[in-house]
Amino acid sequence: MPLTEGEFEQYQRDGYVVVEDCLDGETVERVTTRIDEYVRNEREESEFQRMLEPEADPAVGGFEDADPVRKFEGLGMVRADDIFADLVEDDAIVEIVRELQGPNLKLLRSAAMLKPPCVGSEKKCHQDAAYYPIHPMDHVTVWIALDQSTTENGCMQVVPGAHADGLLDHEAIEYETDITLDEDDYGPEDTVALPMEPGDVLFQHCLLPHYTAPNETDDWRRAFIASYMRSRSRFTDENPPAWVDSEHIVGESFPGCV
Ligand SMILES: O=C(O)CCC(=O)C(=O)O
Repeated sequence: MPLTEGEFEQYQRDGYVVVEDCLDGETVERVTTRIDEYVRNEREESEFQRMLEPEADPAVGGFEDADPVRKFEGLGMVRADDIFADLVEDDAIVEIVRELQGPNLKLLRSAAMLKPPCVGSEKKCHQDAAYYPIHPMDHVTVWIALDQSTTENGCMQVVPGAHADGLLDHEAIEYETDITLDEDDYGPEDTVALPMEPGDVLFQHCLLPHYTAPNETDDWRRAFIASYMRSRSRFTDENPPAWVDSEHIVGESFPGCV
């Protein structure tokens, strides 16, 4: 089994597990280099979108040859880019998700999540499931550290075990693609920071509340997210949101499913 018994149990109990050294240095380097090419505009993202840090002025603060990109995301992320496509099909990751989700998997999200030096902003506390009207509500978010992530540059922070609380109410911050839990739902005392090294991978239940702080350092904090669901998943909303991807990863596909 790709996870140890202890790791498997931790995922069930706490709603997450970090697998250290899950990806090798070459893979990390390939993905990081490719992200940098987009950030420095040496490569154009044809089928996905970029979002810049709202507070950042590209003309100030050392962004002469790079844009202060907060994220790259979109349905074309893995269709348009061979490096990202290989990453979401990486055996080490897919085998762990199969252990958690069963043999038939689809990808529902892929994104490069960046925190540029000094201006990288926080991502407020939320559950990923709130973005995706999908049954069963148990998809796995895989968060891949490409740089060392620390409490100073905005590593992942989670509320262990709170996936068992089910789906909580969220409110939109400025637009529907950025939502947050009520400030009172969980406090700092409920949260555990997960510093990670490049190549470490976090497997997170989609109901687990999580948060990342602003980047207060002079270096980038780069990560890649790939989320996987069972191929038998179904939309629970007649009008599913446009941002749900549905890319076959492994195993069988089923008619009428997402
Ligand atoms: O990488 C980050 O800073 C946070 C990403 C995240 O939580 C999300 O996109 O759901």
